[in-house]
Amino acid sequence: MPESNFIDYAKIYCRSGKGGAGSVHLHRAKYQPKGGPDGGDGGRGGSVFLRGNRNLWTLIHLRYNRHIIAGNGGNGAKDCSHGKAGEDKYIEVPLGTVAYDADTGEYLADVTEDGQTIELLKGGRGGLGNWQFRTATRQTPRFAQPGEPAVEKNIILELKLLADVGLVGFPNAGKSTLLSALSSARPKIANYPFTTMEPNLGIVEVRDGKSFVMADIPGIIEGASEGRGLGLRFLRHIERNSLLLFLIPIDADDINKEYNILLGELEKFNPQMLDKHRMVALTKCDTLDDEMIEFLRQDIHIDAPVVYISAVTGQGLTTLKDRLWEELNSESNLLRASHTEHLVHRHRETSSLAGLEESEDSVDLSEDEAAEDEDEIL
Ligand SMILES: Nc1nc2c(ncn2[C@@H]2O[C@H](COP(=O)(O)OP(=O)(O)OP(=O)(O)O)[C@@H](O)[C@H]2O)c(=O)[nH]1
Ligand SMILES: [Mg+2]
Repeated sequence: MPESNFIDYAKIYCRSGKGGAGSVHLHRAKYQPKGGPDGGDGGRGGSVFLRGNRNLWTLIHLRYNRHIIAGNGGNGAKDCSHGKAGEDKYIEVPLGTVAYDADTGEYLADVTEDGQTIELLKGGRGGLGNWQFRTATRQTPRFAQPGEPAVEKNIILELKLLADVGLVGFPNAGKSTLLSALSSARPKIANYPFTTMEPNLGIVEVRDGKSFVMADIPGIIEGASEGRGLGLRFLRHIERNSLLLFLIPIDADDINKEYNILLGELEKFNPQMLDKHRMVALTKCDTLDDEMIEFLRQDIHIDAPVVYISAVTGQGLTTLKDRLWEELNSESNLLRASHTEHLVHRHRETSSLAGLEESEDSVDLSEDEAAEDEDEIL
């Protein structure tokens, strides 16, 4: 399998700059042998920031630039001259990037807007020069403050795509076919499982210039939460979607069972996934005749709206788009979205879970998607 360019996970090492030391200096000049203290303050150390950039789509640029080190502050000097400030570092990230402390799993920040800047590590303050310590009774202080030390941190960055509707289904359910029928996205489609290896986004036009974003992610299978198939690694990309669309082929052996397996896997990933609005589209309706579908319909027990579609003939697609649009704009959905701002971030467990690690060159990386604690941050 060729290496993918879609990198949605990066572990980086960041260090802020230390503050410059204050200077100890006594002014000396011709005819002014006791000019008094004039040691200047040290400059502040550089800070490390995250900055949202809407032109980026993955974290691949961080794969080759894993050490982000801000500049140290300059030392103070004579004539009360202030040390220069250390260089700040800005880590450009795609919108939807979430930062965690890699050692403690603590949630740190979420970048959702272009240009949004978040300080990850603050540079050390510069020390005060002896000039600052002069008093009436202590006219020649022969000491100054050192600068504050640098701070370092390992940081995990995870990209969680910002889409409105997330597609959930077993491999081969027709997710990519639906996305390509509804949008101008052209994901690979084929009659074998796991055709889709990385998420695809498409913009679905509803009507009158209204549109929403749909995310197609790799198929989920029973046991995904234990790492089977592609595991649940990609589920984070539908964590933020306000609406989940489950796709189940109409010719599945047991539609109700498939639906429940999918629900179960989502729940194991993050129980809050079940609080999301969901709809079900039964796909490939062109493969059965109307009578058969009518017969099956009586046996379907699903606690969500069900739409019958075929991405091949176009059957039901307009209805589906309209229903999705309605659901996205329904009061309860909007209310909840504004409440939770897309997502409630959980702290991460730092223990390793097989199958969830970044594929290569990452022996030291561990991530646990199935973190159980649900500390709400927002
Ligand atoms: N007859 C018919 N076939 C369909 C329809 N939708 C998808 N298919 C076929 O089903 C197969 C799987 O479709 P994909 O869209 O690749 O399925 P997927 O859910 O994206 O699969 P993965 O990426 O493997 O998870 C392909 O051979 C499609 O041509 C449909 O509406 N009718
Ligand atoms: Mg696919």
